[in-house]
Formats: sequence, structure tokens, C-alpha cells
Amino acid sequence: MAGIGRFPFASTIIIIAHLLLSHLFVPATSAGSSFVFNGFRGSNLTLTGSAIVTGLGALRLTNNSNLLSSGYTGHAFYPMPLRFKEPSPVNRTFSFSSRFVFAIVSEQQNFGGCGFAFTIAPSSDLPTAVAGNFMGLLNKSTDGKPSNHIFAVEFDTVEGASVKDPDDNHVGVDINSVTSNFTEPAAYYTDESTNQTINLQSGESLQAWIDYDGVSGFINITIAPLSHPLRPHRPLISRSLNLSPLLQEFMYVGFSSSTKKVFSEHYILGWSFAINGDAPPLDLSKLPRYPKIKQTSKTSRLLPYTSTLGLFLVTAIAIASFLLYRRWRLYSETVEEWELNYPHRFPYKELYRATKGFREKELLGRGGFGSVYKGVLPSCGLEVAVKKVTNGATQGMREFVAEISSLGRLRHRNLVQLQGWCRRGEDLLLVYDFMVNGSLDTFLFDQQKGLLAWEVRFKILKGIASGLLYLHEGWEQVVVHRDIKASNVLLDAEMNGKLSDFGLAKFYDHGSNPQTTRVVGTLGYMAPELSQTGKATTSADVFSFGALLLEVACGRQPMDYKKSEEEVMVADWVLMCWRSGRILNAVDKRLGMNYVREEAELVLKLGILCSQTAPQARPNMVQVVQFLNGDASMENFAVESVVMKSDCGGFEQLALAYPSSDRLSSSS
Ligand SMILES: *[C@@H]1O[C@H](CO)[C@@H](O)[C@H](O)[C@H]1NC(C)=O
Ligand SMILES: *[C@@H]1O[C@H](CO)[C@@H](O)[C@H](O)[C@H]1NC(C)=O
Ligand SMILES: *[C@@H]1O[C@H](CO)[C@@H](O)[C@H](O)[C@H]1NC(C)=O
Ligand SMILES: *[C@@H]1O[C@H](CO)[C@@H](O)[C@H](O)[C@H]1NC(C)=O
Ligand SMILES: *[C@@H]1O[C@H](CO)[C@@H](O)[C@H](O)[C@H]1NC(C)=O
Ligand SMILES: *[C@@H]1O[C@H](CO)[C@@H](O)[C@H](O)[C@H]1NC(C)=O
Ligand SMILES: *[C@@H]1O[C@H](CO)[C@@H](O)[C@H](O)[C@H]1NC(C)=O
Ligand SMILES: *[C@H]1O[C@@H](CO)[C@H](O)[C@@H](O)[C@@H]1NC(C)=O
Repeated sequence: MAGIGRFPFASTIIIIAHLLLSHLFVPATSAGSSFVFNGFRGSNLTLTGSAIVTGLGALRLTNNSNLLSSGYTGHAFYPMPLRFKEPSPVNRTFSFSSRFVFAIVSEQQNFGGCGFAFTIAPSSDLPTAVAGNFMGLLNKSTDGKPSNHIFAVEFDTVEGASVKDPDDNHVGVDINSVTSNFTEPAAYYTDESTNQTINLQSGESLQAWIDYDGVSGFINITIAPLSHPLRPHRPLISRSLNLSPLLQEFMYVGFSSSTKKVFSEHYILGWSFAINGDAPPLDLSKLPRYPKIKQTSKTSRLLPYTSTLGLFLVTAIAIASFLLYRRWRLYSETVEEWELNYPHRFPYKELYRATKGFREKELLGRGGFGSVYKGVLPSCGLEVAVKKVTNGATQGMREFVAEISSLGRLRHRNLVQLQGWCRRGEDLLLVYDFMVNGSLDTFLFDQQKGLLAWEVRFKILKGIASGLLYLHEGWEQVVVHRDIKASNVLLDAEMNGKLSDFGLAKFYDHGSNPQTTRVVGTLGYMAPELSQTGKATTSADVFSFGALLLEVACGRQPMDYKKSEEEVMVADWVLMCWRSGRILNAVDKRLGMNYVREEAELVLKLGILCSQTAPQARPNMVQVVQFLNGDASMENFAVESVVMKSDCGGFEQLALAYPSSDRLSSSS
């Protein structure tokens, strides 16, 4: 389009010059020297052989009938002869130009017969011509004779050895013979040097341009698919050719076609022609339709393709559905109605994305209640820890979600903030603020982390005490933590201690089988009365906090079987030191002298008080916080009054020891 539009002036001049030349040097040609058919409905072509005009207006030269093994021929000629030459004695040959759209629909792709030819012949009837390779143009005895006066441009789809065809998909120029004077494999040039192969019998519509210059004796033949409606710049065939001996003054122009053994339908859909001028353009939008696919025969022909294609499609669909299903599985969650009543609910998809699909790489740790993954919430970029609690039962989930979502309202600087929750089947996902410095136990026992200074330890303990006080006293409900231990104390960037996992222990109870109610907590932190009553109380939390106090001051776990017998239980050992008047011997040796004596003494003594066997003998969290802050004195407590399980003969006899604990004095 651009090429045409760019030089409208130049092309106008060329056209005018062309017209002038035609009229100056060429006498008026016979009537009908130019015509155009955009479809053939109601046309006046001379049809012979198997040629018909279909109901839709397509010119069908041959059908795919296989009744006659010798094949069929079909001819269609413009009804009137056209003058191709000046009358004798000048004899000058005229130029001609033709364009047409054709389609070859074969029963078997790449195996059709036999092609068709644009034909200029002395007669519109070729009764003695035969089918097959003779293309309905000639017969064996006439082939090659100059007396034929037959010119054809063949679109050949059969490699006829007898006629020296180069291949079964070529365009050739025939002069008085079906043995072509020159041929080219069917193709079109997309630019000056690049050609694109065309399959003549693909069943697709193809356009052809044939231009002969009678003055220079030059022929150009061009073909292109209809999807490329502009004539390619470079013709497929561009040769000098003297047609003057062949052409007579009056000749018929049309098409000839033949089939043999294998059958093709040869369609001409539109055609224009001009003597001494450019063939009028075809209105491609008006071209008739034709049956592209032969329902019965084509299915079998296409069977190998369709089955491959089908297999491919089925595979593709299967893969796609699998991916969709997997994606659905990954994200799916059946949100029950009740869940929507509780605040802080996260969509599973968001948590899945946040943790990169709960990747092992994002795993922060595994604990009694499940696995913890690091994540970044895609919606706000907040760093979070996602705890995945697999309970194995959905019962009790509702109560727990009720509790957990209300716990989301708890706010204290020494509690790890619960951002939200999500239930997915039997899994419960809890979203917490991410704590950069991890858990306290790693600082106490991981050598690589370096020594935790006393001030930091003391600050952490005071913080956890105040967080626990908030849980016990500071809220509308009493929240018992039930699993206070160093690994549940997390540290933020400023090394502030924050209690995590509050409320989880209770959930675990809810979900567990009622018949086998188990005592939750961690050995060494668990108050002795728990094994009897199984009841979680604030004083049990105080016991655990006592164990934490001792753990942090002594830098060792509450129970350590690697130690000598009297040192296995840290509380027993600290009490022993206290009773012998050298309580500071129990302080973490790694600290050397780098600790505050009064604070260390306070922590150790308070740890002992909290570790007493009788729950009522332990201070409550209000008192613990007061002691730690120096707001109250512990002087009322005497080492003599402390009774621990060791005083009554070890862990196993705990149950027996318990009733005798009533001799303990109350802390207040
Ligand atoms: C095909 O053409 C031949 C010759 O005109 C005719 O005898 C035959 O019935 C046609 N077959 C079909 C299927 O149209
Ligand atoms: C059809 O062609 C015949 C000659 O074969 C001619 O006599 C007749 O006038 C033509 N009819 C039309 C409508 O062109
Ligand atoms: C033109 O053709 C006729 C016969 O078709 C021939 O007799 C005559 O010599 C030719 N004229 C020229 C100039 O070739
Ligand atoms: C071939 O065509 C010529 C002329 O059209 C005819 O005389 C001859 O009988 C034909 N031969 C055969 C074998 O059909
Ligand atoms: C098309 O290009 C190929 C190489 O690119 C060449 O072998 C072939 O002959 C060309 N066909 C035509 C018709 O020019
Ligand atoms: C044939 O094509 C060439 C360019 O490839 C062009 O120069 C020439 O004019 C064309 N001749 C005809 C008769 O269209
Ligand atoms: C705690 O985390 C912060 C931030 O990542 C870091 O700068 C600091 O060194 C950490 N503290 C310790 C004791 O590792
Ligand atoms: C094609 O052209 C005609 C006339 O130009 C010759 O007489 C033939 O011999 C020629 N045929 C071939 C196959 O080149």
C-alpha cells in the first residue's frame, strides 16, 4: 500500500502513457478485450468436460469423482475469441494481462491430480485432448506440434516423468506441449531475495498474475496466497518469450484441467483479463466460497494429523487442567461461614505467596506446635512469621479461632503481635510479627551467637515478666500461656524479649482426643501439680517463668542430665548454692565477673521462689514484676521456708510430696 501511495503522480503518468501508447500504436481491439469475473454465477463461459459453475458461483473445472480411471478433463473458456494480434500483414503481437484466484482441493494432500492451466487456444473446445498429464490440452499424437498453437501456464501438482516435470508442485510455461519450456517450484517472493514456498494443493485460495509484454516479448508469472493480496514485487517467473509464432489473430482464453486416478477439485473463484492493459483488479471480498475440506475423504486424509493434533491438544488440556488444579489445590480453602465472623482472617493465597509456598528455605524452625516459616506479606510488605499448626482434627477449630482472633486484640510490647490467622482444612496458620533476632535459647546455648551480656539478660527477663503480667492480669480475660520457655521468648532488633505462642497450648488441648488428655508444656518448665490436676493456672505459668529466670541467670537448661546428680535440676542446684550461702556460684560462668551482683542474686532467688512445689507458695506475676523492678523487697522470703520436690525425694515422688506442701508459707 505504501509503495503505491507514495508515488501516485508517477503511477498516473505511467498509466496515461500506457493508455496513450496502446491507442496510438494499437488499433482498437475486439470487443470484450477486458473482463472481470468476481465469481461466475450467471456468467457465459463455455464449459466442457467436467467443468461446472457451482451453486455458490465458483468455477469448478474438475470434481473428485473417481468413476473413470482414465480421469476427467474440464475446460472453461471465455465465450468469445479475443484478438491477440494485429491482422496480417503487420502481425504484431498484443500484450495481455490476467489475474485469477484459484484453489486446488485434493483428496490426499500432496497427492492430487493433475493440475490446471491458464490456456490460450485456437478453440474453446478441445475434444481430442486427454486427461492426466496432458492436462486436457493435448493428446499423445499432438503433443509438441507447432500446429497446436496452444499456450499454457500450468499449475501442476503431479510429477509426470513422461513430461519431464521437476516436481509435483510447480508453475510452468507450456508452448504447444505439456512438456514445459520452463518451470519454477511454487513460491512467492516476500522481498527481492526471499521466497516462500506455496503448496498449490493446500486447498487454500491462491492468486495468480500473468503478464505478457507483446513488445519486448517478456512474460511475468506471479503467485501468492490470498493472505498476501498485493502482488509480490518480484515475479516467480520472469522470462523473455516470443509468443508471436504461437498466437493467432483470434484466440480463446480460459482454463483447462484434468485428473487421473487421484482426484482433485480445481476451482477458479475469480478471473480478470485484458488485452493491452492491466487486468482489472478482482474484488476479493466478492469471491465465492468453495468446500475446502471434503468431509468424508478429508477426515481420513487428515486422520494422522488430527490424531497427532488431538493427542497434543489432549495433552495440553491435561497439563493445563493439572496446573489449574494444582493452583486451585494450592490456594483453595473452604471458608466456612463462621470464619467470616472473626477478625484478622488472612486468605490462604496471601500466606502461600508470602512464604513462597511454604518453602523449606523459608523455614525458621519446627516446634511442638508446628513449623514456622518466614514470609513477607505481598499486600503490605510486612515481614511475618507464619506458624503452621497441624492439629489433625478440625473439631475445636471454631472455638480456637474464636479465641485466637480475640487474642489478636492483645497488645503489649513484650508479646509477639499476632497479626491474624487462617484456617485451611485441619491446618491453622497463625501470622505473627517477624522477630529478627530469633529466640532466646539460641543466644543462651548457641556458641556462635556470642555471649549474652547480663544487662541484656536482665532486660529480657523484666520484659517477659511484664508481658506475662499483662496476660494474667492486664486484660479482660485471664490468659494462661502454658508453655513459657527460652525458645518461646523471641527477640526484636533491640533485643527486647517478647513472648510468643500464647494461647497455642490451649488450642492443642482443644484439638486433642478428649480420652487421652495430655499435659502440655515442656519438661523442666512444667509445674509439678500439672501432672495431677492437669489444670492450667497462672501459678503454673509462674513456675515456668521461675525456670526461665534460672535458665537465663545460670546459662543452662532447667534439666541437664549431663551434669552431676545434684546439678541435674537447675532449681535444686541453685537452692543448694543458696543454702550454702554462695548463691552467686550458680551464675553463668561465662559471664565471669561481668554482672550486677544484686540483680543476679534477685533473679536466682526469685527463680527459686517461683519453682516451689506448692502453687500457692509461689509469688504471683504482680509480685514478680515488683521484685524485678525493685518496687518490693524479697526479704520476707527465707531460704528455710523454700520447699521443692527434691526435698521430698525426687521427681517420681512428686505426687506424694504435694500434700505435705501446705507447711509452706505464703509469699504475701
Ligand atoms: C464429476 O464429473 C463427471 C463428468 O462431468 C460426472 O460424470 C460426475 O458425475 C461428476 N461427479 C460428481 C461427484 O459430481
Ligand atoms: C454468451 O456467449 C454466446 C456465445 O458463445 C453469445 O452469443 C451470447 O450473447 C453471450 N451471452 C452473454 C450474456 O454474454
Ligand atoms: C503475417 O502472417 C502471415 C500469415 O499468418 C504471413 O503471411 C505474413 O508474412 C506475416 N507478416 C509478417 C510481417 O511477418
Ligand atoms: C489427438 O488429437 C488429434 C487432433 O485433435 C486427433 O486427430 C487425434 O485423433 C487424437 N489422438 C488421440 C489418440 O486421441
Ligand atoms: C527459493 O529459495 C530457495 C533458497 O532460499 C531456492 O533454493 C529456491 O530455488 C527458490 N525458489 C524459487 C522459486 O526461486
Ligand atoms: C516483469 O517484471 C519485471 C520486474 O521483475 C518488470 O520490470 C517488467 O516490466 C515486468 N513485465 C511485465 C510484462 O509485467
Ligand atoms: C539483633 O538484630 C539486629 C538487626 O538485625 C542486629 O543489628 C543486632 O546485631 C542483633 N543483635 C544481636 C545480639 O545479634
Ligand atoms: C518450448 O518453446 C518452443 C517454441 O519456442 C520450442 O519449439 C520447444 O522446443 C520448447 N520446448 C522446450 C521443452 O524447451
